[in-house]
Amino acid sequence: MRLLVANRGEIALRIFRACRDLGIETVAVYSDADRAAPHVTSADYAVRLGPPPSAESYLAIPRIVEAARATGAALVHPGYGFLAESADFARACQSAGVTFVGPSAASIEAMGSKTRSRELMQKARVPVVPGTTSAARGAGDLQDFARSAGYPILLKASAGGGGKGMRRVDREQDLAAAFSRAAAEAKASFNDGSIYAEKLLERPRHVEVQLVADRRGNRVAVGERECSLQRRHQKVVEECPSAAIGPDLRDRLFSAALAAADAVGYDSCGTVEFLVAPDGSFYFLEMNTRLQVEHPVTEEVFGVDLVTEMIRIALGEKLSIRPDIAARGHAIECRIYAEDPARGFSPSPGVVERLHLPEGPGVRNDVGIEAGSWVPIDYDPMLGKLVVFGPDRETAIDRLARALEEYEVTGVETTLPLFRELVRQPDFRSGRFHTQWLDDWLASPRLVAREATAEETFLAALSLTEAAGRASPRPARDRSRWRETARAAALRSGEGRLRR
Ligand code: MV4
Repeated sequence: MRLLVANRGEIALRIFRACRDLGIETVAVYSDADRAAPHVTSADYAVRLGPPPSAESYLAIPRIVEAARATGAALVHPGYGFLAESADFARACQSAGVTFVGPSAASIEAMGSKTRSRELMQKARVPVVPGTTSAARGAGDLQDFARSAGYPILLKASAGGGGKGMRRVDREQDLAAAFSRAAAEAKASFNDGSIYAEKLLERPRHVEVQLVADRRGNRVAVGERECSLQRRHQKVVEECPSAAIGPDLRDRLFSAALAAADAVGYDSCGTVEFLVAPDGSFYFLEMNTRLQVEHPVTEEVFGVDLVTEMIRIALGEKLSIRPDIAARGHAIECRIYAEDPARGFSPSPGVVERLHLPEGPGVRNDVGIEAGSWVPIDYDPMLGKLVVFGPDRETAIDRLARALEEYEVTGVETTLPLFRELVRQPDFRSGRFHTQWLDDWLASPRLVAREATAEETFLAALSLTEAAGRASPRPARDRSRWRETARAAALRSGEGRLRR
């Protein structure tokens, strides 16, 4: 049997590993920008889709379906992003007689519209944020709701997600202007300017529930994930379990998530996202009908393989996860992006010169690159994920700090320095954060040690080796000790500077 992954990077490699565990041959697809990429060289078969632009490669449904036909792939897995939530793609696979590894096209469609999913959830008695359920024709349609709910309210795009077309409105006199801006942004982003409104929840947390459902009516909630640390609506750090959720709230979240899945007749792996208010009330945000980037933290805590589950479900098999599955320990994921934190997180394409991955107890690396890899500008700049696991959250954080010091990527800038700072923040270590926390912290003036220069790192190495009485600097693996020494020296010399 063969499975084609309609994706690239770390998630393609991740799905290939599940295939190998199941004895399924792998088919990669690639654009010219990825022709030497690890996901291409490691697959049993590889098919060129076209030039780098996504529209001519990873989003080109006819080319991907043709690749499946040409290689005799019986299954197609979309990964996340690209076509993972495209009902058209799911239908195109079905029409070509290829099994789409994911939910039905109908489920994908039902969850695609935010207003329609809210209506479905209200019928299923799943808590939704107080708001309007149909798209507003103009600001006037929202005035009555805003007056009854009270300001602030949040305008959202019916067809959207990820914060695009979202506008906070604090006063009635701002409503008309905010509405036209939100509608214009929604139209530009989703080709659908429909806008609805919700009561704004102040400083909520973003907590999501992992669901796994087979086609025989078995559905299991496999824990929750804390995803509040987001930069401009992009998740940056995820954890399992959430440090803010107690057993009672957890049970209520799981029941609501399972009710949401029942409401749409959901199968495969899906995630129900909730906003959890400081008072412990929670509200349905959206349902993602795909495997999530952050699925590894659930896998580490529950000892499951969510990708093999998806494939087995697609083959009509029964769930192998028991409803009473128990969590053990704590896992944290950092998304490593080829972006430059010192330059407003602008993308940093280029060739990866050196890649040294951390290892040791509780460390997992899901990366889509190797030394020599070309990081193109054409796609999402995520290089991979660092996932750490420990018996408790404190141990996981300590292991994360150790792994981040070991991690080396040169040739492109990355977000690693951000995580090395973040892991030392008291609010992070205490778990006291919410969806706005990271944006606020990044915008605050912070006294941080600039990353040590190569010269400072070398001088620190010399001082360490002389102190240790050794003639020559120790091998590169101690670079992290050099960097830590250099950072401490920079702070001592008062060279820590305010980063704006
Ligand atoms: C909200 C909210 C507060 N109140 N809705 C929707 C899209 C998703 N990416 C974020 N969403 C939110 N919806 C109500 N009624 C808070 C968020 C939210 C958020 C909002 C602004 C900035 C960052 C955020 C990160 C996560 C959640």
